[in-house]
Amino acid sequence: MASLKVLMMGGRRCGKTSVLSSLFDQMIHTQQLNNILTVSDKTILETKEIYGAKEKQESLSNKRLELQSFLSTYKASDFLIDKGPTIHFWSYNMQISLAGTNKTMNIEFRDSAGEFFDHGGHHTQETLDYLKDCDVFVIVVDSPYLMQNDAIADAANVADSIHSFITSIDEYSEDKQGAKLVLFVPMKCERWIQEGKIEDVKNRIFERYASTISHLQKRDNTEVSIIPVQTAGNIAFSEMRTAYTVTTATGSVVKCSKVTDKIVIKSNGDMYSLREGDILNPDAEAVFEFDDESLDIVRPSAWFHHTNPTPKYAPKHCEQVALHILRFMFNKARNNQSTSWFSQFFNRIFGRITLNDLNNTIVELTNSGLIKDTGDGIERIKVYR
Ligand SMILES: Nc1nc2c(ncn2[C@@H]2O[C@H](COP(=O)(O)OP(=O)(O)OP(=O)(O)O)[C@@H](O)[C@H]2O)c(=O)[nH]1
Ligand SMILES: [Mg+2]
Repeated sequence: MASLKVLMMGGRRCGKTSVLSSLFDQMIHTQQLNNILTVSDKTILETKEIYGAKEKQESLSNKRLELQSFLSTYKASDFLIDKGPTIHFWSYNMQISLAGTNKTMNIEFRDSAGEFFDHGGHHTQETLDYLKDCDVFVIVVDSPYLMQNDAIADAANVADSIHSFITSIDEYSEDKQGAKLVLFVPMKCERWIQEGKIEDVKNRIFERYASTISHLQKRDNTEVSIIPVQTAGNIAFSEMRTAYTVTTATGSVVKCSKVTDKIVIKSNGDMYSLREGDILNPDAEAVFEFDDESLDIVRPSAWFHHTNPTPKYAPKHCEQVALHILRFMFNKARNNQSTSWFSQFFNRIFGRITLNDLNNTIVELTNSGLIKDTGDGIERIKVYR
């Protein structure tokens, strides 16, 4: 069966794969949802040859364990999180069945590596090929960087590249002018939610993506929303600090930041007094690179803290991304019943699920308050009905 295709977009290390892992987790395990939908991860992990080396796709449960490992023991100090980059485009497949029936559909989430959106908007052919049969575009935004000055906010979140990409949809899409859904998903929002300042994050999205949003406002058949999410829960952003590495006499290299000239805080939060022979260097990896090297920007590192003495993995609102996609696809199908798009795609994507089934599902999700359009910074900027 074919699937509904969603492109995950965003800068390097901004959290695309983690958002997906928490999205799957919440769709699978949210009890209230289970009365209406049964969701499972049907991804077949692939191996691809990249630059002569075999790369294996990471499972989403592995990605979740990575994040959970930062929640297993309480730290009183700040710490750094940076692990496991994505190397390629990989697909993650979500199977959704209507509870109590064997009617199923699939959503394919295409997860890119942040590198694919580098180069100031000169997209690789490969990225454009992935775009052409997608109806949904999820722009994952790293909120701690979004809330820094404009240069850093845009560099971390490749805002220019995303803009040029979104404005190319009608050039490259197979369903030109067809209905599209664009979701802005600021993540790592714990701090702003807890401080009651999530509106600041939303306003900053309106500011830094003004041209992109304005383009989408003018496009027919388009839905645009902001859905701030918490992928970890209980880990909140503390502050940005200049990134250093310390190389000890034994040769180990650890990311850190300076507390005083003699003391650093290591990435795991431990304080460390510099010894004779230790070398403290600016972190060479901490740079936003541009094609023109003279434009490179030094990237501060984002430090986090536990918000709870017994921290636990508690993602929030990630499932909204999938639910908004489901509702959008229902509207698209209903509005296109007499078009070739419908005859080509509806049965292939939705299998034995009928428009009536989909309608009942969306009504049930809406009536039970499971699809959220307001609260915690969620806003439907432009509605497609
Ligand atoms: N503090 C914090 N860190 C997170 C959160 N979610 C993910 N991370 C960490 O942020 C880093 C980047 O996350 P990824 O999901 O790998 O980001 P990505 O956008 O897929 O990265 P690439 O695919 O390499 O471009 C990882 O070390 C994650 O563990 C979160 O909610 N809070
Ligand atoms: Mg990734």
